[in-house]
Order: sequence, then structure tokens, then C-alpha cells
Amino acid sequence: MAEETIFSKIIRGEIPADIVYQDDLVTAFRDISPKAPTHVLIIPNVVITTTNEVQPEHEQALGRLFTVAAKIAKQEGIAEDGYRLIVNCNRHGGQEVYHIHMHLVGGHPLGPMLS
Ligand code: IU
Repeated sequence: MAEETIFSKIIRGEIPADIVYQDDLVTAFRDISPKAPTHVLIIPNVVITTTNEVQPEHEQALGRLFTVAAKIAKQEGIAEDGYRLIVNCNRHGGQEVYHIHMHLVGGHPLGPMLS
């Protein structure tokens, strides 16, 4: 089984986090160090360390990341203006926590991603 990170403790409520959504498959909570007015992390409840480890059996949970992102974007009032969804992988991708997470970032213009 994949090694747990602090995100598993957040999922289980063992350490505090500002959880904005949780169901049987995914958990969403505000990033502790927000890079924009809205910065929420949406994660599968099962540990998947990086996108390299994704398997067909993860498709339901990973698909849920998108439906929950859309729901939270509407709740935050940023859906119409837009936002960015980011998943980092490994060192060159800038991944710091080895439990797949989707960043939902928005609330102001973000500019071009690659420059
Ligand atoms: P990254 O994609 O692995 O680089 O993003 C990790 C994010 O997790 C980063 O934005 C951190 O601020 C965030 N985070 C958090 O919200 N709470 C935590 O306890 C830890 C990291 I550790």
C-alpha cells in the first residue's frame, strides 16, 4: 500500500483543515498557503502518490475531482470568470506532497501559465 502523507490525516479529521467538501471518494480543503483568493486542494480519499501511479480503478475518484472542482468554483463565485486546475507530478512538476491533489486556483486573473 502507498505511504500516507499528512493529507490522509486531514481526510480522517486527525489534524485540522478548512474542509469545504467531503464524500466517500474525495476531500477538498483550503490550501494552507493560498496563492490566490480561492485556493482549494481536491484529493482522492485513497492514497495515489503521483499521476504515474494512476490505475483504471482510480477513474471514478479522479473523475470526481472535476465534478467537485466545478461545484466549489460555483460556490466560490469564480466559475464565470474562470480559474485554473493544476496537478503537479514529481520533482520537475513541483510536487511537494505525494498524495495526488488537484489545485483549484482563482479569484483574480492568473495570467499565462507558461512563460
Ligand atoms: P504541490 O502540488 O505538492 O506542490 O502542492 C502541495 C500544496 O499543499 C501546497 O500548495 C501547500 O501549501 C499545501 N499544503 C496544505 O495545504 N496543507 C498542508 O498541511 C501541507 C501542504 I504539508
